[in-house]
Amino acid sequence: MAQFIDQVEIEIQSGDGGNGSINWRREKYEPMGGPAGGNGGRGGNVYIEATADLNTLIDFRFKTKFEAEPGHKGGIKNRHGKAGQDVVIRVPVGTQVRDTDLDKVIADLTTPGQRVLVAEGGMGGRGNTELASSTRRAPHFCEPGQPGVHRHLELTLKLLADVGIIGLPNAGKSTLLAALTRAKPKIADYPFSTLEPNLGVAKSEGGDGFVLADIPGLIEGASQGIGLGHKFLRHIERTRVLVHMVDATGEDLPGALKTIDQELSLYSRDLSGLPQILALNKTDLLPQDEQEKLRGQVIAYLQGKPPQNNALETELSPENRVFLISAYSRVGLAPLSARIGEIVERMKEIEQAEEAKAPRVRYVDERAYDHGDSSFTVSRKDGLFFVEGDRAARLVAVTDMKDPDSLFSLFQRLRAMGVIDELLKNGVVPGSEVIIGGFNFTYGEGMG
Ligand SMILES: Nc1nc2c(ncn2[C@@H]2O[C@H](COP(=O)(O)OP(=O)(O)OP(=O)(O)O)[C@@H](O)[C@H]2O)c(=O)[nH]1
Ligand SMILES: [Mg+2]
Repeated sequence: MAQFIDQVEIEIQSGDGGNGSINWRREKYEPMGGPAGGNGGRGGNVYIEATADLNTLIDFRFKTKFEAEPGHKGGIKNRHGKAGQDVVIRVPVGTQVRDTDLDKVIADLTTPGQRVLVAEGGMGGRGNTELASSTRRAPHFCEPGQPGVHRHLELTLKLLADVGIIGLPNAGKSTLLAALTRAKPKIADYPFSTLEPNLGVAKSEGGDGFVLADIPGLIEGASQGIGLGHKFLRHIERTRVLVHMVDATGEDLPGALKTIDQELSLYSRDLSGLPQILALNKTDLLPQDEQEKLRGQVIAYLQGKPPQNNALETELSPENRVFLISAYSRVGLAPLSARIGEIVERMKEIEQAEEAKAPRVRYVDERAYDHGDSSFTVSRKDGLFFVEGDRAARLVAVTDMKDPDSLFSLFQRLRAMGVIDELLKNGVVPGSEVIIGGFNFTYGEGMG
């Protein structure tokens, strides 16, 4: 049996920027005719892109390292180095990307074609032509390329289903999926017959149909990792409706409902907040009056819970969301399916209205990190001045501190960014110690 791979770790590396070059114009009667060293090329970027062509993360079992090409070195006659080739990692729609070093989810790929920049290639270093100025016409230095970025990412695939079928083991969840869709899940009269989620598409009248996911049975402690179902709870976190299935022939119906409800709310607020429809299954084994009595018990249980969703108050009133069915004999399925379809449609409307109010940004080349961020802060502590900021730190990292020309160029760039002005505003005077990206500088010595 193919293993269901829904979480993998990968390593990515963007390309280093190419070094600038030091070169001189050579013309017939002018052996040293001024600088002609080109800039280095930018290193290749690493992107992650969602595609509808993939359904699993199985490819990542064989390949877990992705490296973009470095930028090429600057050339003679002011020729700039070529940029390094980008790498595009393709993943199924529904994949979430987490940076394991930062322990932070950096991207959530929910639409086909959506692409995020997960590691930016290093900038190419400038060649001596671009480093020349009116006061320094023939610089004998160039900049090295900025280093690329190395990251550890975890990819997690969340199934995108509209409806999650949940319940204790053996309740008949897979039987319901098989009855409403063309899926052929394993059905058996022992608990935990389902080992991984099954998906199926159900038709609905007047709607687009909906995707149902059947997950392994949940038991007490599932939210803590007990049993099998817990591993899959995250798959149903983003569904629109839950169908909570109970075996109506069980002894303690409200107790069974409560067990699952508790696990959901212990797992996450997103899960316990989803609209829930109750399906009392296996009614073929019960006399009519017994069925009605159980229905009454379940409605009473629901009346004791806080109302679920204000916008769907009527649809989700206790009387309107309890269904007596037999998944096996296919009794009572049409009204259940119609109600599921109706709530899925209403949830989509609500989502669209919310999206219109506050559109989610979904541009194509999203940046997962703020690399080129040139913002910075200046602070003062114990007589020292601290400059903090991504770009400032990266500029310092590529400066050759022993080379006065290179240092001079650094300060020019810091000045252009507004760092020097900000330091002056904060009271920096000649002789003050300034710390940028881990380096100490003395203000006034070539700086400022
Ligand atoms: N009599 C009767 N039996 C049913 C009905 N629905 C399901 N069953 C039986 O109950 C048993 C369990 O059904 P499944 O659909 O595998 O249950 P499940 O909830 O998916 O179970 P797990 O995947 O193990 O959690 C099987 O023997 C089914 O044939 C029903 O409506 N009536
Ligand atoms: Mg099952």
